Amino acid sequence: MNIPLISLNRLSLSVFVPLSLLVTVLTTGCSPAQEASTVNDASSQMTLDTLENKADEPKRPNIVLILTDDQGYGDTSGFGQTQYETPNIDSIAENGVMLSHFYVSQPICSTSRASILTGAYANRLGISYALFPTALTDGPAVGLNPDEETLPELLKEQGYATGLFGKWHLGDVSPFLPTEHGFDTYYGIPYSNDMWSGNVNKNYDFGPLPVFDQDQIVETLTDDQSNLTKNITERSVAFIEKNAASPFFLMLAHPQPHVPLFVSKEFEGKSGAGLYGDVIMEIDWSTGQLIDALKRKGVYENTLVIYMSDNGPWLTYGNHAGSSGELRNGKQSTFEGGVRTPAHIQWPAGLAKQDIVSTPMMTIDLLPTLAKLTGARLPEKEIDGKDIWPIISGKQSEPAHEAYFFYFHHNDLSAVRYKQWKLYYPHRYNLVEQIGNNGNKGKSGFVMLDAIKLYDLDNDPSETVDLSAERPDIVAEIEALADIKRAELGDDLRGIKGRENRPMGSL
Ligand SMILES: [Ca+2]
Repeated sequence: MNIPLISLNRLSLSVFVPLSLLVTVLTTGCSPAQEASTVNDASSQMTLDTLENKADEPKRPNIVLILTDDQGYGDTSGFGQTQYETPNIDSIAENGVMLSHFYVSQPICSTSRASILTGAYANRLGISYALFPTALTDGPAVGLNPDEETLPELLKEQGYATGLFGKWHLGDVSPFLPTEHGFDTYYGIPYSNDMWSGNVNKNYDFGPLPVFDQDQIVETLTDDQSNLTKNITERSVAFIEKNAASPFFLMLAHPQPHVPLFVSKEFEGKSGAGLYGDVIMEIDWSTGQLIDALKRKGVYENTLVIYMSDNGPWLTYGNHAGSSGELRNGKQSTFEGGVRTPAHIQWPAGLAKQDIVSTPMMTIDLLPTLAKLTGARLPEKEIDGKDIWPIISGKQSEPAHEAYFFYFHHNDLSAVRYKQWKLYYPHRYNLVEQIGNNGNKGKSGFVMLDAIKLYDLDNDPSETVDLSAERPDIVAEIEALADIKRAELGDDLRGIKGRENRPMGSL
């Protein structure tokens, strides 16, 4: 039986799931989605059928992807946060689906974003770590290879207007810029907001933070980023208003809540929960602005909205970092807190409300899924993702993949998600030694996990009890799947070269 992996004391299920439904989930293992389609009366069923039939039509939804930076799994009300409220973000799940086991491919910015935009594991594309400003590197400029095909490029072929507002982080010079990777419109910063002269914790000689308008730097930020969230939000709203008549793909990639934290004047102290809470409340406001614009322009019903983070919280920053909730660890770790993101999705015209879907899925699956919904083709080169719409829409509870693979560093296969299990190979991961305070970084370092560990996420979501000795059968099943992936994509931990890895873009 494939039991949904719901963490009961973690999520505010009452917001989304009637208690009777929850009891059914616990006792039968049926997903809320399945139950939602069976417990309803005939008229509700008809509505659901109508929605599903409509979804089968080639209706080409607009797509709005809201991506935050370093926001933790526990950093929205719906995912359990109680220190501040996120009504606009929560509304996406309330009008659609909460995806409670949605993974990013890697626990750091550049690699995570590479997978979102290409449907491939980042190491397949040669992308590793977080890219640094070209001006600070000795070698040639690097970025997402222009030979790779991106989601916006494929959507453009289908007549979509494409816009990115906010952070890019896949190459800061031509030919790696967003406008050269499929975005008609780009306004934002080329890499992380801490790669700037105002960084109080800097170990590098960062310059002022450049702000791009298309392929030109139009401003540099030296000591203040407080208007950035409002600025990219207003530009996103303008993009919706301008392109409402044509299908559009809008990606609002918030530089926040990555440190250094900044909010506009209106949100200072608003949460009562410190600056981090204020930042999330401004992002929640921003989300509401986009939803309002969709409604104002009459495209709310046929716009698919996704809200998620690029990786877990940077726990070294203490009160300027978010929360993984009960998940273990955060950014720069493939433990659950580093790679599971609070994911919300809605599409009123094409996706019936379904409470929680807890089947594992990953950012690599976004491109094939959105391609299917929009009639776009897949990239010519091999990718890793699969269409997960049958799962999101409640028609299938089995995962689209037998396993998901978590690479980190250059090309280390450090973890595998398989059924309710997560297995870790001995590898280096980031561990906080002393948390920071008020923007000052604490101490952390990479430490070695010295042996294979196996956790049962159904019964141990915080990953505390190693069952590798008790379940050698599961370890062996995962090892067989890992060997297949190692042959494809390699594994530095075993000294294995992959046959399918492609090079990062390089000048
Ligand atoms: Ca990040």
